[in-house]
Formats: sequence, structure tokens, C-alpha cells
Amino acid sequence: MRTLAEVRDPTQIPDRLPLPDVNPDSSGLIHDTPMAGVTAVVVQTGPGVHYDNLIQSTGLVSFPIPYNASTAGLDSSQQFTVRLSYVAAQATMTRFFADGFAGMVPNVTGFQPPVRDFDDDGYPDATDADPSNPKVH
Ligand SMILES: [Ca+2]
Repeated sequence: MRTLAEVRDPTQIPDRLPLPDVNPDSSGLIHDTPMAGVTAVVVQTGPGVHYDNLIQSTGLVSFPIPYNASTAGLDSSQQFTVRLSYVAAQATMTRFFADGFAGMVPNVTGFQPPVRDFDDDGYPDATDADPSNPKVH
């Protein structure tokens, strides 16, 4: 996302990579996609912070959106933390690999769909007056 307009409406991204949404089966499991016997998925977390989302319950955000060549880091007084579901992320990965090592088609489950609320203030980016400031809605 290079502009605030793209943050507010991602369908405006001209070179957006089309990835299909895959719904879980009746057991809540995602597997056999894109073909039977294989599970290859992209799991996105949001709000989130790279790396910390795998090991911590909160993460420090130091860059605002949108990301582009002129994006500067936030002043330390403007940085903020977001909640991270690292336990769910670890459980999802552990299950995926355990299924594979057990000779099964790996299953993906237990992960909450991402929410477009970059600053985790409860106001969606589409309508948030400042999606990179949890004090402004
Ligand atoms: Ca905000």
C-alpha cells in the first residue's frame, strides 16, 4: 500500500496480487489446497509486527502506513504497540509441521482472520482518521 487511499480501500491497489480466500472444511481445517495432497497457504496476521508476532504478545510499531519510498519511521513518542496472537501462530505452525511429519496432508487451523486495524485502536483503517495513531480515530 503506497497511498492512504490504498490503505482505506485495498481494491485500488493496481498491482494487487490476487490470492483466493480458502475456507476451512466442516471440521475447521484448511488443507488440500491448491490441490489434493498439498497444503500451501499464506496466513496473514493483522494487526501485527514482523517476527514479534511469533514470540511476543505485543509488538512495537515504528513505521506508519502507507509504506512507500517517502515513509519515515515514527518518532519514538509516536510509536505504539499492537496486540499479537503469538500462541495461535505457534500452534498453527506446530500443527502444520506435525501433520506433515506424521505423513498427513498438513492442516491449518486456529488462526484468526486478519483485521485491517493497523494501530489496533478498534477503528478499521478504512474509516480511521489516522490508521497509524491509536490516539486518533
Ligand atoms: Ca487510529
